[in-house]
Amino acid sequence: MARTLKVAAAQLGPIHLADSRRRVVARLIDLMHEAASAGCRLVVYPELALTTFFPRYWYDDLVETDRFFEREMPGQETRSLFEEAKRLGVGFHLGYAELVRESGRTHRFNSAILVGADGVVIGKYRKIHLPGHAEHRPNIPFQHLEKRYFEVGDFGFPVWRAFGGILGMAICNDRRWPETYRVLGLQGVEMVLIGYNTPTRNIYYPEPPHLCALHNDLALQSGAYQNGTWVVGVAKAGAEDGQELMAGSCIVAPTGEIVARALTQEDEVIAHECDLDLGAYIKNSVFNFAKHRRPEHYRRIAEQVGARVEV
Ligand code: CDT
Repeated sequence: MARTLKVAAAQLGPIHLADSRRRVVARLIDLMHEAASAGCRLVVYPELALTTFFPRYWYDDLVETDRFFEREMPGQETRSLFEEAKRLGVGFHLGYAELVRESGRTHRFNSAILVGADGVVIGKYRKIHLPGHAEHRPNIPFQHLEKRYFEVGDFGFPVWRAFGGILGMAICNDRRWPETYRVLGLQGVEMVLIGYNTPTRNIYYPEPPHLCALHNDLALQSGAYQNGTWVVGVAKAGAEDGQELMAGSCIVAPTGEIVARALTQEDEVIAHECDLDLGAYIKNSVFNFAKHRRPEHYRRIAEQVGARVEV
């Protein structure tokens, strides 16, 4: 019998600093209704989907950022999303800033959860590849302070049996790293859920603007094909208090083809009925890992961080 999962990428338009959590959750619920009406069983929201992309702002004291973080999930302001998911019988993936107290210390992570159709959390992922810088740089148009506001995730890249398949999660900058997909691929992943907040302007190098979308597609499509997996990439898009984030949410098949694409920079649902067995022929042929991988020649990938020129 065919194993299919109809998934929705629920792109969000801008969230401004002044927008309340209550208003944002109402938008998420509206998108969930639209996805459920289209017959979707899983709704994928972006990275840091409850707030503006606050790493663009410098705060002297980390405590000033606490208002952007969730201490429990669901919490008071997000509970209605979980309840609505249960009522509608749809699961969801949600990115958010997570604050936890462990062994007397406060930890802050850029996290995502996978929630089942019963409204119960199935799994959590904490972002591993944190881009940007940690110090204040007054001479650039905006900051990218993920290295200041978050710790590196401590869960690795797990997968979960859920929604009839094998699912994994990654967050934004993780999607640019082939290691992300390959670690998931080595666990047989069939669908990777990825939310992102990507400024259209590269503050570190004056790149031509069209490369922003090209690099997004390249990363998602190659990750999908090289591991025979579906990839769902979901943007927070548009201008947040004047700072532009790229849109272009898409659903990529294990063949590397984009099968659905968002057309706006606003709240928008795109959907596709995904055949979870489609990647099997790729996993059994050109990317048959057991047959063709040569890990004895890949040691540098796990042991070395920066490039070393030794010739
Ligand atoms: N949120 C996030 O990870 N954004 C990065 C921007 C990279 S430039 C600092 C991304 O990879 O899209």
